[in-house]
Amino acid sequence: MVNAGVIVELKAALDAEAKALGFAACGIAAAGEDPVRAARLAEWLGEGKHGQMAWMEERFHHRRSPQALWGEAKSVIALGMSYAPEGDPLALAAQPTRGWISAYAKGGDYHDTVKKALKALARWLVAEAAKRGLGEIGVKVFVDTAPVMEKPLGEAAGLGWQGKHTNMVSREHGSWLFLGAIYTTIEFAPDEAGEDHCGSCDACQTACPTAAFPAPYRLDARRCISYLTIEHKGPVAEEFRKPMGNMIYGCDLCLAACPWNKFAQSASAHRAFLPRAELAAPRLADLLALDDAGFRRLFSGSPIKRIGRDRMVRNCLYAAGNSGDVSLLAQVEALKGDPDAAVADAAEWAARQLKPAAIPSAAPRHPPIAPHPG
Ligand code: B12
Ligand code: SF4
Ligand code: SF4
Repeated sequence: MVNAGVIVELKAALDAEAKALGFAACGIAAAGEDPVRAARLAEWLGEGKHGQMAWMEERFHHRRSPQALWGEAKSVIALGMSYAPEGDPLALAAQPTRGWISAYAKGGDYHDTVKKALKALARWLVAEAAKRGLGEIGVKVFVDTAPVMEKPLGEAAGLGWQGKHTNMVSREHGSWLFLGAIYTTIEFAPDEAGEDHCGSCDACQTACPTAAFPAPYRLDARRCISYLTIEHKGPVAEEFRKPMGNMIYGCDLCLAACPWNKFAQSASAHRAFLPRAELAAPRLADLLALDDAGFRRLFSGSPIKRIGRDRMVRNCLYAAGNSGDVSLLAQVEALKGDPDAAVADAAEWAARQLKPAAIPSAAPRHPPIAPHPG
């Protein structure tokens, strides 16, 4: 028989250890089925809102609940690591000749940093449980890529709530938390779930340039610039190319609009996520010149490396088309012959956008003033 007091003490120690390892938030959720959550995921997939992300659908049977993935799991330790940006996350919007990379991807790859800290915390938990007489416990760690619903689990564990843009918002850390989870066989008492504090606010919805969530709490990934720049293969539909502006990897518009960000302290951010100088405001001209090797060099250690050179150059061509900078035209023209069909298509489009500015029209802008008859 396990002494309940031991589990309570272990939980308090776990929280302190999580903070020591760089997590800004830690809470506990139950690992059992939540039928509403599973039904909403099924509905979202059924409506095809995941677009080309077939992997979301393929592992639905595991994604629907922690115990569906691992039958022995009793509790979920939900964790948040802050990447609260120091300056204005929207500053790059005013510099159309620069590529705008979203705040979460300007520094080191969160998959690596969060995973390392999760593993350290899980090792600590195994050792601590043994020390406290709980015997051999089981743990599994997850960040992002596993079939785990990190946002609803974060909400269930009291880290915050899923805002109308569907991301998890924290009262202390705003929109800027990476999430991760440890499934464990220890039966901790769950924390109280996060309460929705969106109220009548619709700032995130108003900020979205592609109406990617026409109804609050329901995102259509196929319209989301984050999806279009990171996940979508092939040419992006024409209707989204202008709204993409100079966003070349991810999108922060709905996150940055959230009033709860005023409480987020950049001092809470993990140092690994500080922006790398070369990714803070990269010149489109430099990015358009990237070949495979150059791409790998520039984005080594960054989450961006997984999209590959072709998708990055495709995105930069849309940005070039939106830049109004005719000095990019020669590079854009050269990319019309790129072996990647989506790059070549994006170059054609970008050249069409830039050309009216480049070639002075033969016709005068205003009709000539008629000579005075008298
Ligand atoms: C797929 C995915 C994406 C997709 C789809 C996003 C989405 N909203 O689902 C795309 C590529 C678009 C994407 C974009 C981004 N992502 Co992403 N993504 C994921 C991933 C891998 C799975 C998310 C998922 O399960 N989606 C499925 C949908 C159905 O789930 P859901 O949004 O929770 O849906 C709920 C609501 O719709 C709600 N609901 C449905 N109907 C209704 C009706 C009512 C009335 C109500 C109240 C609720 C409701 O219930 C559903 C179930 O809970 C997670 C990692 C993970 N394993 O969880 C990261 C993750 C969600 N992404 C993350 C980030 C940072 C981003 C971006 C901010 C990156 C960027 N700057 O570009 C953007 C944000 C865009 C946005 N507004 O969501 C973080 C979010 C952290 C946080 N604090 O929430 C995660 C958790 C990664 C991580 N480990 O940190 N992402
Ligand atoms: S990330 Fe950008 S495009 Fe996607 S929902 Fe938010 S504001 Fe809209
Ligand atoms: S911007 Fe407003 S509606 Fe959107 S998540 Fe934040 S509080 Fe909620």
